[in-house]
Amino acid sequence: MLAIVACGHSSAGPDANPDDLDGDGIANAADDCPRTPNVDQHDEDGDGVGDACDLRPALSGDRLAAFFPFDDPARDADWAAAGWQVGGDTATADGSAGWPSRANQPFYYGLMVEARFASVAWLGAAGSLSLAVDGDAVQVGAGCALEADRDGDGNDELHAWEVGGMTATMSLSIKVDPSVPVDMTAWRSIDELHNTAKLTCIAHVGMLAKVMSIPTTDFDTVGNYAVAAAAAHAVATSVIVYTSPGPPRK
Ligand SMILES: [Ca+2]
Ligand SMILES: [Ca+2]
Ligand SMILES: [Ca+2]
Ligand SMILES: [Ca+2]
Repeated sequence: MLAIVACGHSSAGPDANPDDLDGDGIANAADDCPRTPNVDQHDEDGDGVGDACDLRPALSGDRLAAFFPFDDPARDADWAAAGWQVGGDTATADGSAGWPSRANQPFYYGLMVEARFASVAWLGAAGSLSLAVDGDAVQVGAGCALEADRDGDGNDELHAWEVGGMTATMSLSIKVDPSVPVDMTAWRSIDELHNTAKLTCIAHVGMLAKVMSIPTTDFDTVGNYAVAAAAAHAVATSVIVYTSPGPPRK
């Protein structure tokens, strides 16, 4: 679990060189882990995803499904259309923004979406920052969200839910601070062999890490995803999406 979380962290600053976001000397387009420094590019199972970020490093079939370093506003027009301001190697929400992808991954049972933010600030009591998998997490699918203090204890929350299914909330034990970077991961996996499915939500706020999972009832593999903000100022520096034909084994 920790190894996978570490997958999203790089030693380079977000704007140091957007063409080589992790600063390992290998350009994003050629890098088998574009957000994880891995000079050796080793790929033990030969599936095109480097060991350093492979959900199942000894099992083939994993894919880097999408990667957005926000270095090309023309290519990221979908984000702009959904309310994100793309420019300066970032996608920024100021108030509300959403982005349901059109990129379905129908043959994959594992779907992991990770978004990294240089800054998150709530603009109101209903502030939230959400990742959705297998839909928009409003009509269908499941979601993970950072939410402004909902229970009035002074700390913000991590919230996991499946539309029509289970919901769970965990205190972050801190408040989001605009000067502190935030990483959010939503990771849906379906294990057909054992007839189980779950959603795992991971939040990193500075050095703090919180992880929670809920079982899901959905066994459909719609495979699209979304990144949405409400009543929030959020500056995204990258979004990365991995798919896997089965549950992670790491
Ligand atoms: Ca690189
Ligand atoms: Ca790399
Ligand atoms: Ca691999
Ligand atoms: Ca693999």
